[in-house]
Parts: sequence; structure tokens; C-alpha cells
Amino acid sequence: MELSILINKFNVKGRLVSLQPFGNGNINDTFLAIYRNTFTETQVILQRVNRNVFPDPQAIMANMHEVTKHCHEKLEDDAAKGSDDRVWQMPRIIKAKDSKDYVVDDKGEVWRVITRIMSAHAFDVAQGPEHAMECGAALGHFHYLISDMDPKSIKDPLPGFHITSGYLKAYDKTLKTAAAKELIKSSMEAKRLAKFIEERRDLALCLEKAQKKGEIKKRLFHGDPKVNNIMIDDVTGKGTAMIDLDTVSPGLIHLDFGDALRSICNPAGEEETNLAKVVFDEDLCTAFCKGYMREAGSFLTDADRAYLYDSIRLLPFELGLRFFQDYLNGNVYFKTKMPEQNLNRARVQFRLCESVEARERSIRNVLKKL
Ligand code: GN1
Ligand code: MG
Repeated sequence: MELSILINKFNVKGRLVSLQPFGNGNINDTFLAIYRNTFTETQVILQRVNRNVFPDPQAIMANMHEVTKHCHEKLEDDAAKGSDDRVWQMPRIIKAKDSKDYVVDDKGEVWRVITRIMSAHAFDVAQGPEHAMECGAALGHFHYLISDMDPKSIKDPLPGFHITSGYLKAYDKTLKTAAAKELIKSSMEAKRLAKFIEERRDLALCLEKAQKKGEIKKRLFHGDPKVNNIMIDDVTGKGTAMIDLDTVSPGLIHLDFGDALRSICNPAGEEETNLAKVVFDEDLCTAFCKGYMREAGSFLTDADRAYLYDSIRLLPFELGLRFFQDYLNGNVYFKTKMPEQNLNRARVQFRLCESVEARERSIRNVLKKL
């Protein structure tokens, strides 16, 4: 189905004047649509939910309905009190003309339209300590927003997501295939990455073990709080919204903390090819943590705090493992433009993990002072 016919099934007023690919997501297809009428224009986001990744796209939309309903009520109550230093925002679902939250096309693909947060941008890399602090505040505020939601209202969007032991199992299975064996045999770099993983198998289980012992507990978490999912107000420079709500589900908030830091403290970005530029930036880390703690510090127990360092080390390892496994498995999960792209993305994450390890003492010191 042509995109302009598809978007016409949603309830947006005005005439469609532009529909263009938008953003740099690795999973869903995203477009920006501009509608014009005699007085003004409306911009909305059209997205196809990737059913290769999300087994049940309708469940994703049911979750989004619940999350946005809960958070919008809370946001409006807080805005009415007027005690915040800004208007916190969250995109809203725009319903289809048949009143559903999504449209299924003739191929069975699920499409949604959501509002665009205007006069705000998300960046692919951290712009400096102030930006990092605002990212921390936005994630902390998001954790506050979802903290009193009933976890039972959310269906598991992606079974096994962020369970590192599961990614190791998938990796071990892939290693046994002829294609993966060939790729490792023919590349020194792939061999080096495989060795990197072997040396850190124990690390992969640290949070899972702490959870089994009951030291840290599951709560709702965002699941994908990387820097380009955090909207910053163009006018004030303040964090205003977390976007990409598909993976909100019960899990450890440590995973969000570690994932946000692995993305924010790597100003070279996820696609850097010169590994010498990939360094974990401690100033950005300190700034992020300050912003996060300001909004969410009161929820964290001593045990939660004790595992923050482990989360910062684990998340780049886990993402590197996911990229490398996908590379060996024929690039079927993360979108790629070049065959070696997932290999390179894995190199970057593993370098970042090493950089965290080299700075363990001083990162722990930063965390202690929070
Ligand atoms: C994916 O959708 P996007 O590009 O924001 C991935 C995250 C990774 C990220 C790395 C559902 O996020 O887990 O951290 O790529 N999302 C999913 O860029 O797998
Ligand atoms: Mg995204």
C-alpha cells in the first residue's frame, strides 16, 4: 500500500504536503508527515512496527496505550500544580479513522501515528555535560512517571530482551553454524571479538545473579534510553521527553541506567570506525548521574546503588554481543547498510566496555558521591 494512502487512514486534519523518512532508528521504519491547513501546519510521526523484532506488534500498541494513558494523566496533574521547572512531555497516539490505535496494512504490517514533540530534538551523540545532565533528568523523570504503574498492565514486548545470559545462548548457537565459523576463520577482528566475549562470560551474569539473590528487584523500565531517544527542548536546552516507548516493561532499572550511559558517554557514537576515538567520558557520566539522581535518586536503595557500576560495564558488553551475534547470523535483527556494519558496531561497544573497565575506580568514586 502506498504510504500516502496508508496515512490517510489516520485521523489527522489538513492536507498532507510532505512524507519523508525520519530519524536513525535501528528497528522500526519512521517517517515525518506534514499536514497543512489555512491557518497552520501539523507534524506527526508515522511508524511501521518491525514484526521481525517484535513478535506481537498489537501487544506493543496495547502497551503504548497503557503507558501513555498513565503518564499523560500524571503529567497533566503535575503541570496543573505548576511546581516543575518545565513542561514535561510525552508523544500521544493519534487514532485511526476507525478509532483503533493502529492500522494493519494488506501485508499484515502494523502502522501507528503519534504526535511529534515540536521545537525539540534528539541528538545521536552527547553534546556536552549540560546535555548529558538533561538526558539524566529526562530518564529519571520518566522512571518517576512509570514508577506507580501496574506492571501487570504491560505484556512482555520482546521475550528475552536484556537477559544477557539469553544473548550468550543465542551467540553460542550461532557459533556452531558453518556461516559463523567461516566468518570467524577469515577475520582477525572477528576472532579478537570472540576472545573478548570468552574472557567476560562471568560479567554477563552479574545483574541476573543479584536479582536471583533478591538484592535488586524488577520495576518498570524504558528498555531503550539511548541518547537519540531523549528529546531536548530547542529553546531552553532542557530535557522534555523520552520517546521510543516500545520496550517499556518490567525489568531492572539498572539496565536503563547502564544503557543510557553507554550511549551518552561515548561522544564518538555507535558507528565510529576509528577505535582510538571511542573512550568512556567521565565528565559526561558525572553530569548524567547528577541529572538522573535529581529526579529519581529517592527511589534507589543502597543495594540498587551497589550495582550501578556493574550496569555501566555490562550494557556495552551486552550490546556488543548482540551486534556481533547478528553479524555472524547474517544481519537479520539490526538494520544495516553494509555487511560489516554490525561487526564494527560490536567493536565500538567492546572498546567502550574496556574503557569503562580501565576507569573502574574513578567511576565508582563518582557513583559513591551521588
Ligand atoms: C535498537 O530502535 P533503536 O534503534 O532505538 C535496540 C536497542 C539498542 C539500539 C542500539 C528493540 O534501538 O536495544 O540498544 O538499537 N532496540 C531493540 O542502537 O532491540
Ligand atoms: Mg529509537
